[in-house]
Amino acid sequence: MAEIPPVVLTIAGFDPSSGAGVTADVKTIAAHGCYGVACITAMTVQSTAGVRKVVPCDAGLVRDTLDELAADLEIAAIRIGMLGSGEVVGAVTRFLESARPRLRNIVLDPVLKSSSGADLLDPAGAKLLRDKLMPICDVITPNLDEATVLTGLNVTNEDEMRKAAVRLHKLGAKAAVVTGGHLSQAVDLLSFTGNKGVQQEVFRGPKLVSNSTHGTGCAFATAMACHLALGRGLAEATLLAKVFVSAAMTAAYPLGHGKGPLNHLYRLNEPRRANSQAGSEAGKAQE
Ligand code: PXL
Repeated sequence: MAEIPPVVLTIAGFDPSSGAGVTADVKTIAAHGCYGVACITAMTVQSTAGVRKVVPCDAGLVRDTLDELAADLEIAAIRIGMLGSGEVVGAVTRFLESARPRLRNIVLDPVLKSSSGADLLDPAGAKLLRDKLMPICDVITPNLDEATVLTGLNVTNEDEMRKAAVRLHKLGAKAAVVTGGHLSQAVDLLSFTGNKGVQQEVFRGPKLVSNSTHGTGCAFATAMACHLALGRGLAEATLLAKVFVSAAMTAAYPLGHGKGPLNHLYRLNEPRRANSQAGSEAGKAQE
């Protein structure tokens, strides 16, 4: 019988173009050899060309979905993305509080706006996310704009990313990855608190110029959740998530009229590598 893969839960909105949100996340989760389950927090009308409409889901429906999944499955990691309303932020927070002893590897992607600039959470919801939800998650992955809103600090360069991460720790975040993919050199900063105080590590990469950038934040946070589910530590998960997003962007095809999706499943098109071990065993069996 096949081995059971780690189950990774995404709590996010529905993007009908599958560049962001739960359908994109399930592709990222599959690409990492994990099993994806999803709780939809909001319906959106959007395409590569932009977000036209956002309708948050009923908070009771979100809570029932999460309770149902958690009662049935051993969840190895969670990625929280777009929440859509303060009520849904509250429902997810209360779910995590009640199920917390059995849940681990909770990655909070504090989605406030879409990559095309549409509001995906109102200011009251953002405050609740920062004050109540962030402290009970294991790692938060804000981009520069989200870090600015959450900390009230300007976050436009590496030094300011370091200061913003320290402020996030003061606000209760155990660990943060501030993603700076839009800087002239793409820099991600991992910051965490331990017995040596605040420790920070910078991951640098070439800036990729691409029109396929819809949902990069979703892919990064979900890939991190998968690597944590697979037992990797924070630094390795950050590095590997960055590599995944770069590879999926590089392998993307031009789809739609606006910012296209990543090619989350790029490995399906890679030529299969010969498995020399299996090959020699098969050879022996034939002798
Ligand atoms: O890229 C952010 C985003 C846009 N749209 C939907 C999402 C998310 C992130 O979770 O769920 C529907």
